[in-house]
Amino acid sequence: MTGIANNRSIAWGIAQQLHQAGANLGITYLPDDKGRYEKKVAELVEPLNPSLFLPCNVQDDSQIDATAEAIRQQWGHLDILIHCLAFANKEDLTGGFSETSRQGFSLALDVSAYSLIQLTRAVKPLMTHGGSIVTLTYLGGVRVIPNYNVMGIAKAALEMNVRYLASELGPEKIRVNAISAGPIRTLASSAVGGILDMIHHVETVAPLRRTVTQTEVGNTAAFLCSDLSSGITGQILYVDAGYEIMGMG
Ligand code: 0WE
Repeated sequence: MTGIANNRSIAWGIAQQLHQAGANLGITYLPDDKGRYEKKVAELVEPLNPSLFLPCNVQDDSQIDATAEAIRQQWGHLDILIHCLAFANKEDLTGGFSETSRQGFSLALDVSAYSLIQLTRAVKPLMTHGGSIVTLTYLGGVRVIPNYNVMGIAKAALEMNVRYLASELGPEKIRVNAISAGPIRTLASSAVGGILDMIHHVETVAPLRRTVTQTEVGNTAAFLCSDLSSGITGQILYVDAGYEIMGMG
């Protein structure tokens, strides 16, 4: 499980539902100088009794390899990889898309899209009985959402990664899918101006007239990681209260 930052994280919703479904969890966190995430995330996840708790900054190949090596030593194999990571510079999530810097583009695609390839490569040898890989995406990778900007390009790349990885790993019985979640108030989205207006828009337009919860995304992830979804791979599954089907907002 990657991507738990706090109790609002979609990854936290997924971790809870996988735990409830009986999964033995390994959790990674983003290490930083002050150890802020390490302490916070460790306290949060304690009730789920993770048997692995590891630092993993996905911009560092050696940390990805160390994570896979720790899994190999502790468990010998892996069934599930949950990828819930994205980052773009704040200045690239507002204003003119044509002003996106080369560095900002590279950073967003590295953290948000390339990391799925690199994590998959590292854990593939551990998925000896097949496996399920699930990542999180957003409609802004398919349609223009104001200010999503470079993250939209990163999500488009991520969604295509899902298809190429699913094609390559299918013969190994490893399935790769994405959940396209509607907007939810999290640490990442709250840092974005206008998220409350977007949520209000979804509440008036989406067929279910509401947004989705972390638990609903978590339940969908549990489905995609279980044999209930054994025939599904390479797909983008919308968990968005139906918003994606609408043509008039
Ligand atoms: O994928 C996301 C959030 C991704 C994200 C958010 C931040 C905020 C803080 C990536 N990098 C950063 N970097 C920061 O410094 N979402 C789907 C949530 C989201 O983000 C938006 C949205 C929505 C929805 C940005 C603009 C417009 C809508």
